[in-house]
Amino acid sequence: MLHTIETDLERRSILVAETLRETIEPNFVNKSEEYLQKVVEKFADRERLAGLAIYDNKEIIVAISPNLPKEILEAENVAADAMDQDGPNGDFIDSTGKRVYLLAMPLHDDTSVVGALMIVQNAEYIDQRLSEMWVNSMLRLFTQVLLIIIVLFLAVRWLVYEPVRKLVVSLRSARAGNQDADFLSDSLIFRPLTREISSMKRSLVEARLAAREEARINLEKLDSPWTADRLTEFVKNILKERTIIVVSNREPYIHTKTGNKIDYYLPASGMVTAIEPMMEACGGTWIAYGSGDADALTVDENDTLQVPPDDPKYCLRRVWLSEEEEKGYYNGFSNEAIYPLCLMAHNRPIFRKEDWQEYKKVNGKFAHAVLAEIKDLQKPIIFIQDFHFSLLPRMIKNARPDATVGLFWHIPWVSAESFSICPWKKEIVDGMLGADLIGFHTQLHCNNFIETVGHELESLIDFEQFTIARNEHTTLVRPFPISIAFSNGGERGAFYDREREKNENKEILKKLGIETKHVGIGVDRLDYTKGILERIKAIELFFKKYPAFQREFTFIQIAPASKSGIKKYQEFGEQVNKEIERVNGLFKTKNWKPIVLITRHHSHEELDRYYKLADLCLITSLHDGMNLVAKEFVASRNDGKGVLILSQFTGASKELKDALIVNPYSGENTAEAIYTALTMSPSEQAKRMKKLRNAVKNYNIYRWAAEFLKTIVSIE
Ligand code: ADQ
Repeated sequence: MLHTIETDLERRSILVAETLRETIEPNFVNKSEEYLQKVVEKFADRERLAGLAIYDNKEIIVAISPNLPKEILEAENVAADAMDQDGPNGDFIDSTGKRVYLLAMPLHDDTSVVGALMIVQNAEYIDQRLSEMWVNSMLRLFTQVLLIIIVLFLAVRWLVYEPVRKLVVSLRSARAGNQDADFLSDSLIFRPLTREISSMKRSLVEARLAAREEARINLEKLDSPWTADRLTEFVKNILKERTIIVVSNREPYIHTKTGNKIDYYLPASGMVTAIEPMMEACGGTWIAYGSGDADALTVDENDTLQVPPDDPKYCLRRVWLSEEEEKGYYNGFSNEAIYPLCLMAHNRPIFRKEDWQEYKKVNGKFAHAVLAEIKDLQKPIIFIQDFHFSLLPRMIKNARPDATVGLFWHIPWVSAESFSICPWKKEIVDGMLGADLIGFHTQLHCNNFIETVGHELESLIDFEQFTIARNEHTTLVRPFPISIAFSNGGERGAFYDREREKNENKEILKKLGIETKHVGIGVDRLDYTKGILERIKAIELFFKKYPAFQREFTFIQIAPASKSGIKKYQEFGEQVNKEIERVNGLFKTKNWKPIVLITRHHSHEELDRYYKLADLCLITSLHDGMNLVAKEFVASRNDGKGVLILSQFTGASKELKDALIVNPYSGENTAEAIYTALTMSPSEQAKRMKKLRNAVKNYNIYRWAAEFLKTIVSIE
């Protein structure tokens, strides 16, 4: 393009030069300089040239346009070259910052060259034209690229994204039990896949219908296998239109902020592990303290959000607490008074009046939230969790006698004598008796509670029915041993890949820098009731008594910080660290150490990987309502391997009788159990594991929820 414009300019210049030559060439040598100057000025003006000049045969300028700087022309050889070659000669130059085109044309007499004519044309417009053309081309290119992108985007959206989205929606709706909705795509590209998914969906819906039918038939048979679907169906049948409201201190989903990114996680809490799957199956609302630093950013104007965030099944309503409330109600009265009072771990409870005041205030705050939630509901079912809310049942029952109130106490209940040291024992027990049903994990905890009521309050106790009547209201007290969501037995599927599992195990140990033959696992909140110090001592005794296992056995302790706002818990964390360092110092070698401590939070899938790679799981709680880690370990061992060592002071030890049951206060006893586990024959391990798995499978969390709800509904 540049070439075309330049050639055009050259051609025009030659034309002009030839026209002028016709005027000045005849008799050139005899023409005066004045005459030539006049011709130059007149012609330059007429043709709108940048300038004109005439040279004699000695290359001296004899006439020049007034606006042309003579020195520039003199510095150029364009005219000289034209005369030498006896033909037109042109060149582009920069003159005083402007681009110009010079064309020299020789002048002749009859025989020879007698001078030259110089045409000067402005060439700046060429650059302008060029940059305009460049901008235009870029704009055109940009528009074309944009158009292509839009077309591609629309094509991907229509041809790929939309059909895939429809498939996902369709599958999700089928998974959620919606039989009618069918959003399957008719896209040609996805037709084979659509057909496959369609028939999968049909099978899913049919399976669900069959499960519902079975659930309906089995309504009365609580001991047949329980699944999330069966619980959903069961709840629909027995609750009809009634709604379940769960209340707990700890929320099931905690939102946190890192930079601008908001994430969430399930806290390390046995209560959450158990109640969350139940809520997913039953729906309803869960009211809890919003403790995450991004919690307030993720709720609507009613402080609610739908959870699980990726696949909503129920509503979470968050209650906010001030620092003072958290300090008095949670750190103080709940965790420094009631918790050590109910758990016999020989930690003295601290009863502060200010904490008690805050505890009462926060129970009132939650009562307010519950009452707001149920204001338009008929006969709602309020299911309160744990020791943080002992006063809440009475508060709700007083305000809404039509509500059915259940309370589940996740920690143990001690003897009447032990409980009697609490200055507010009567208020606590009376508050709890506002509930229609109170559940504990074991019969012993129920007995202890009833005995405490007998000591502290005037009431009518029926030891046959396990009911307590007081002020014309009756409370039923029953054991409901809590469990985990272990519905299909977690058996190995057809695609089980033993080699892959082995490699994953190796990879995990390599990442931790562990080289060992045998692995033990412990998973606990960093809590003094879990007997972690006693466990470390037992490991020390084991290595002393069985030195052949040094460099052959490593114990992995996973213990995320818990209740870290409380001094006792901070001190306990430090003690555990020190004790592990001490024992490691006694035995460790260059490539091996006896104990590895991991304090990071893990997802349940990650914990499952650890459970699967361990030869034994060590649970040495000094006192524990149930202990779900024991059940999680058993549920993960679909290979029939691994040995569970379980403290006799856990609720789980009453059900999981095929574990090696130990007294955690005796280091020797636990050390001996570690030895027995590591030397147990594979057939003995498989025999025990089978029975343990059956126990958990037959009484999973869905059955637990069904039994609790069935009992509560039958009360009226
Ligand atoms: P906890 O004492 O909190 O609860 P526990 O039964 O020991 O409960 O279960 C702890 C839960 O936290 C398990 O589900 C475990 O997987 C999880 N967890 C532990 N470490 C974790 C980590 N690093 N990352 C993520 N999760 C982790 C109370 C009572 C118990 C009772 C339960 C249920 O004290 O006796 O069993 O409630 O009622």
